[in-house]
Amino acid sequence: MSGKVESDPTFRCGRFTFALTRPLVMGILNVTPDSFFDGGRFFDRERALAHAGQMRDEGADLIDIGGESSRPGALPVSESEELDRVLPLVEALAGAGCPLAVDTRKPAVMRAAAAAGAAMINDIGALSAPGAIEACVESGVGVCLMHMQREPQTMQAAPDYGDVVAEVRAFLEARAQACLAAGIARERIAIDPGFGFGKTLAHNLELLRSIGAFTATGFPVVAGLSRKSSLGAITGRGVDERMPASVAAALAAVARGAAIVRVHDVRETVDALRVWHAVEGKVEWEPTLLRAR
Ligand code: 7PJ
Repeated sequence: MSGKVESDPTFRCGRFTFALTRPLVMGILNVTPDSFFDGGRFFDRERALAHAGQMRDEGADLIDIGGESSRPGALPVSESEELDRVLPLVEALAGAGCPLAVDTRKPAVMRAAAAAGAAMINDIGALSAPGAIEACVESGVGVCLMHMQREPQTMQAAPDYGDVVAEVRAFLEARAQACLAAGIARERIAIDPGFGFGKTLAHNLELLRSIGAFTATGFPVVAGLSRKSSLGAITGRGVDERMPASVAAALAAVARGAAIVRVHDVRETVDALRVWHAVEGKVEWEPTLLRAR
């Protein structure tokens, strides 16, 4: 499709293969009543579909659909409720030309999402639920393994590490090994330090400065800082005013080697990354999809 060669690092998810010759932008679509930034905004299905189309047109490489809020203190959602929120969107968007990730911790949701055409499973629990890895093995989905200390209800109470970078990295490497052992190919695995998930501002900054320690594992690194409270702590801005801070954070992550940034503000992030990419003298921005079977 693009003339790029297979020896470039690639990320495989479902029927899509991305050349990692430039950063990928994953647009966030939360279909929850209570997510911290867009909760309630796209709970309505028509609005969710319109927002997905807009993010695709703005240059999103992936759209990450989430039906369970993981904001600090959020309550769990039932399997049937999560399926009701997420599956109709996957079904409606799977043929719309933009690979879909589904943000879930539940094996049943993973299976249903993959069957409906989702290309990637993004799990803030790093596929730790019984049966989660198995749910991802056969379908060919890409997986994002994220680190979290404790659970959403309790994670921000007192985050505590000896060496945050070493501990998060060891955890992610162990989870990646479990995936490899179960039959998920190396090219299908991405890792994510989980900014804000059981981390203080100081932890988040140390992880961000140390993205090189994560890229050194050989797995593509996903960074999700968009609109998070650490950016509010730095700037003094409320969640609705954190777009510039989020763009700066995405750029900082990419400049240190992140392969995928998970963002609310697709257009602004793509513009910033395109400028960075041009300054670096890298090959053209488009296209990054090597092939879709
Ligand atoms: C992340 C996520 C993140 C990955 C959320 C929010 C909070 N998945 N899901 N990484 N954050 N992989 O929407 O900002 O940082 S939920």
